[in-house]
Amino acid sequence: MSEAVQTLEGWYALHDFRTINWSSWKYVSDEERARSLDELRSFLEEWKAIGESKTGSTVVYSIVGQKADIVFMHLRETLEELNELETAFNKTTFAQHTIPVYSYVSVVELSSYMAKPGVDPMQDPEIVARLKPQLPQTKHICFYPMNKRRSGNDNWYMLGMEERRSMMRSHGMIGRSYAGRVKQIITGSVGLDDWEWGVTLFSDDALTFKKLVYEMRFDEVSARYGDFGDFYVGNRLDAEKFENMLQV
Ligand code: 76R
Repeated sequence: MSEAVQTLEGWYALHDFRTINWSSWKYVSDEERARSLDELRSFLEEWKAIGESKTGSTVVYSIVGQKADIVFMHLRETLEELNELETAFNKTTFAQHTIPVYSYVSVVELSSYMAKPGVDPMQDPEIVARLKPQLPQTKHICFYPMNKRRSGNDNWYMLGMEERRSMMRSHGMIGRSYAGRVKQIITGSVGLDDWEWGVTLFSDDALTFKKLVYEMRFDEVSARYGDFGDFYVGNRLDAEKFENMLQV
């Protein structure tokens, strides 16, 4: 059996994708719509306060295309908190005008392929901060789930540690050449959701997603061992933009 790489886990993640039921949203009275918006506003404020108190992080983006209209990405200390917040949100009148279309449950993960030997990573404040990150407020988000292939001769999980490490080094080098332009949050989901990882990328330039993902396609670890799910791409919604979007 090959040696499993050690992983560090941080906050749990919920990516909650919804479409807006525009016909019901338009149909309700102005009073009900105003009440829904008040409720939504107070949720957004609560989520902001959680970020400020560093007990979690939430960002909201609109999604381009028909797969969804919006995504809430939440990071929290426990699965229970994620569950409570989705249930609380589902009870709002605004949520009655949304249709859940996709969700993804995972946990922020750092693997130790690049770790310095003999150093306790949890003593490194930079690593601890990466496990419990404040989500970036970039203009754009890109999310997709992925697996490492287990098929015939291309089975990631049958490779030895050194071979995997050297491929991950090459992966990391490509990634680092995008430093400052894109921020990745890798969340692990083996045993939690249908794919093995969620990849969430943040950038102020959506074209950077295309360039980075394309370049990585030629790198062995993605070219040979990467299997990918659906891609979701979107634009940041602050409270004001969200309300503008909901104007009818
Ligand atoms: O430098 C480091 O300390 C981290 C090196 C690193 C690891 C271990 C790293 C860097 N990644 C790691 C792990 Mn990544 N990453 C992806 C994708 O579309 C594709 O082809 C793949 C999707 C992108 C775009 C991306 C970007 N990475 C992982 C893992 C876990 C694998 C495992 O454990 O087997 C996955 C699934 C994955 C996928 N990667 C980077 C990036 C970028 C931009 C970087 C540099 C970021 C940085 O240095 O902060």
